[in-house]
Amino acid sequence: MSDARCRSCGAGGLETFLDLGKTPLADATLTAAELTGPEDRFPLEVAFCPTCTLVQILEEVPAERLFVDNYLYLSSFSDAVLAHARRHARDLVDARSLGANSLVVEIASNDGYLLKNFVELGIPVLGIDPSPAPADAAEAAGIPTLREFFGDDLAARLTGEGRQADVIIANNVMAHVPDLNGVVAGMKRLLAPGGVITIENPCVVDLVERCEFDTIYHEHLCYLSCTSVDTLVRRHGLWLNDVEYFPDLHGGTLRWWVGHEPARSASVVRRLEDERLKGFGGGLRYRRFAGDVEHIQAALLDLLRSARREGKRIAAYGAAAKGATLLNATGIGVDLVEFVVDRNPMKQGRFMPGTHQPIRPPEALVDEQPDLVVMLAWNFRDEILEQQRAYRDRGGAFIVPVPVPEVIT
Ligand code: JHZ
Ligand code: ZN
Repeated sequence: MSDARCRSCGAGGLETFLDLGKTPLADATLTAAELTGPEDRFPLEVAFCPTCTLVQILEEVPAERLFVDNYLYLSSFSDAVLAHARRHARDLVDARSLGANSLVVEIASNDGYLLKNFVELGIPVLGIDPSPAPADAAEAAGIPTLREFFGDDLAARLTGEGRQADVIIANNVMAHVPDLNGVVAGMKRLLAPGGVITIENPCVVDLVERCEFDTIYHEHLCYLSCTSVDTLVRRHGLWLNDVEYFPDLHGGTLRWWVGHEPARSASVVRRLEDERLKGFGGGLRYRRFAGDVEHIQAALLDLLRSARREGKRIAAYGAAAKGATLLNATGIGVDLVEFVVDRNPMKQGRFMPGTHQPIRPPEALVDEQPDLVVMLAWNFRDEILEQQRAYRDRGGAFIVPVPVPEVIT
């Protein structure tokens, strides 16, 4: 039992069920010069709130440090993410009849990967993102971007200027927010009458069932379910009206549709019931998951160590945040995995936090032809397997670490 208070409902009595040790910040890749300097590590413990069911980590690293210094994540590096975003934008435009007098606001708009679809159609947008590198990319692409964290104060300022949003989109950001209630209060204030909010986030049910423990890192303060989102938005006079499921996106993503008025769909009712029946309303299911995590880590280490004993060379694909958790929490250093490749040029030439593998361009796989490649960005498994045909045709194999380590030739 922890003495922390729940980030959503404020209750005490949080039950810690998983301890991933002290890990560095998952997006804090290092320059060569920084390798010899000190590197901060922070505890990574995960807890369940028996009052509102929200799963959350206990440590809170200041948001400026996570998202302003060193945040190099760009959403546009996945074709799958781009296609998904484009479909969502097009569907919203049609369903809500958006036009030149509408306003679409995206919280954590990153490099403009989503809003550019509205801009193309002449629909006014406002991006909000405090991270300098992605915001620069968005501005360069013609997406107006406020470089700030979103909260009720910013919402009050915008509404004070007479701006309200017909659509508010919050993709992969709710998990990052320390003041969940402030953000939802801001959404309520900013949303025009009759407007709609869509929130996307990986779902904790998939995290547990597919054992995606590596998606736990300090940027992700909360791990959402339908139940915990329902409780959260209701507290602010909003209604969870619909839910969609994207099993292949970021390891299993839900999109929640929220509005000022109640109009609950059968899929919301079904999902809430399903989460209850599967035990996600109690701590036991999470404690069982913690046991699964230990098994995966041990199996992966076995696989890598025996390959190394046979003289095999091992690399990894994707300098993803989740890759940093996998390597650090499992204890996979340069003795096991030599280097990591990634398509993002801003990450290339840098080093993985904590474990210090150099990050190289994907072409390094064909140049070096390591025997095995750990798929750290397993959420893009099919995309990457296809893209790395040449490496695989020459005898290279991938190891997909979760839900159980699997070798793919
Ligand atoms: P990727 C992200 O986590 C970011 P991460 C964030 N923390 C979040 O909340 C979750 O998603 C949901 C590269 N890549 O997206 C790009 C290739 O090199 O799984 C990325 O560096 N080649 C906001 O960081 C990394 O892999 C490719 O073909 O765990 C993937 O990172 C593709 C498709 C990607 O996210
Ligand atoms: Zn709670």
